[in-house]
Amino acid sequence: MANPLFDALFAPHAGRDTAFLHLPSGETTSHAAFLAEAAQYAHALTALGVRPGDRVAVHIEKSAQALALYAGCVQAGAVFLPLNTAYTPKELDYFVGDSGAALFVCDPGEAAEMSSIAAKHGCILHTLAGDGTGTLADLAEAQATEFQTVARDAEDLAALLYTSGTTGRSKGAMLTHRNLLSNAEALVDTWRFTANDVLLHALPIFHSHGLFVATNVTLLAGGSMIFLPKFDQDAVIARLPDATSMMGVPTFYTRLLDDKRFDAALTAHMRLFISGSAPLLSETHERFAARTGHRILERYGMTETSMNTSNPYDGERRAGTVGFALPGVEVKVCDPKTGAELPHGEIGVLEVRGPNVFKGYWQMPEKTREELRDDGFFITGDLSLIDADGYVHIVGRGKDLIISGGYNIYPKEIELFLDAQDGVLESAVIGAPHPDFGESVVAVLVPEPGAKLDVAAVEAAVKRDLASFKRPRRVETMDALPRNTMGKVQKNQLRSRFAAVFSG
Ligand code: MLC
Ligand code: AMP
Repeated sequence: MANPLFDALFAPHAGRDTAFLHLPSGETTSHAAFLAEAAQYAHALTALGVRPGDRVAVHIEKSAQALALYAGCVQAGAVFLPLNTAYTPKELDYFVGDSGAALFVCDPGEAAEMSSIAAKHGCILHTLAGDGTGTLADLAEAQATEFQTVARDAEDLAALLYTSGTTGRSKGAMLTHRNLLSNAEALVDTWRFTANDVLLHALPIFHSHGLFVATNVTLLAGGSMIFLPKFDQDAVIARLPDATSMMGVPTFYTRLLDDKRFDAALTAHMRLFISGSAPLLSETHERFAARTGHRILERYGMTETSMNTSNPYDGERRAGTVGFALPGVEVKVCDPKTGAELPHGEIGVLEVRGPNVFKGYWQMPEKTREELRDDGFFITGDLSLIDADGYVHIVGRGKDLIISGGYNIYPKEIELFLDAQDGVLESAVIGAPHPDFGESVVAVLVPEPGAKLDVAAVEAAVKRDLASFKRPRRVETMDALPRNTMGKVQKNQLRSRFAAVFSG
């Protein structure tokens, strides 16, 4: 019986004694050992009553076991639902409830707090820590190391990834076996990954970049990963000599460039540096090339589509562009009002179609219809143009989105939260250039007439209820927000006014 993702990514590794994960402890997990552990997790899930198609929500630290749980979910036919470790209980309550998860796996340290969320939504709670211990690990350890893979169709869901939206309510992007497998195949091919690759993996594994791009590509190619818990400058520099390739968000590369130890000698043996999730400034691209002799390969993607375009492996990696459509993927630039395709050189909204494009938003048919056309094109909301040589440029965003260190933040979500605080009449949230994160969050608060606004109390509420990366790093107050004659808040005015708050 077939299970497209498991058969291609995981099953071929059974019995392979080759290295898969190089861990910070100095230990190495072989492909065979990883497969055996995945099977144990698949058994554990089944023993807990998780059925094919059920969602398994995880709010856990990055570890080899967390990855084995992902593999176990795929093998057992469940839908993997990873959640940002920065999410607060209030945020998690929404994700667990909305997804109708059958099982919620959290860190042992937060189990007490999470038990009420699990109870409220009628799901089972288990734990898994960053060191690989926990109640789920105990259960898995007692299981057999082989598991009869559950059959799945290419159109069945393999993962549900939440992405916030312009309305402030997060939407679950439904990703099928076909979506994830086709993208891994296109990327292995485009980026020439092989079993000899050792990928330096310092990304989180709760997002598309670290989980599907980095991990699935390495699994499909049969290579290994230096699996770091997070981006730690010293650890990355220490481990680079053992790697052949690295993937990161632009902040990784600007931080490395700020470090004198990062030079041509340290990177001489490297095959490939890849960047994505946020725009890589041309200046960073050129500084990187001047320092190391490597031209970063920039690509472009989204949670809903995985990767869409990439600069070429051979040929010019053009700074400030995201290259060409991947094999099997179509891209076109369209008029935002009419949807008509625009000629090369004109700016419009990028639309993409291909086997990588998701199935829709979880239980949100209307939202799905707004963004996914009947003919299969997905409206990305990214403003772009295609130049005379066919390179795609992302020139801005039609959507009101801030990208901070590779994490997406939708202002609406923060504005709705701020507006509900005592003493706040209304608010506007914008992004301002930030030297480390690319962009960071600025909140402008308008106090209620006659009220004394307690900004510190508002900040404390934000800290309690919103993930730390969404926290406004600057809070300003104004008597009124600038509006146009239609009454719409003029965010451009706010953006220019606060453009230098983090840099000047
Ligand atoms: C951490 N913090 C952030 C932040 N990351 N704040 C804003 N933006 C971020 N990205 C907060 C911390 O919680 C902490 O808050 C404070 O900043 C200091 O943390 P730090 O030590 O400087 O952060 P660090 O741990 O070094 O993390 C920075 C980072 C990390 C850039 C290494 O954010 C990261 O790994 N980003 C990768 C994101 C990613 O994988 N995106 C892919 C999405 S998929 P406090 O309050 O405690 O001080 C996608 C599709 C695609 O977009 O195309 O790939
Ligand atoms: P996410 O919803 O987290 O998947 O983020 C996807 C968004 O990140 C895209 O819609 C783009 O706005 C942005 N993005 C990803 N890669 C790039 C890139 N290379 N250049 C510019 N923006 C990017």
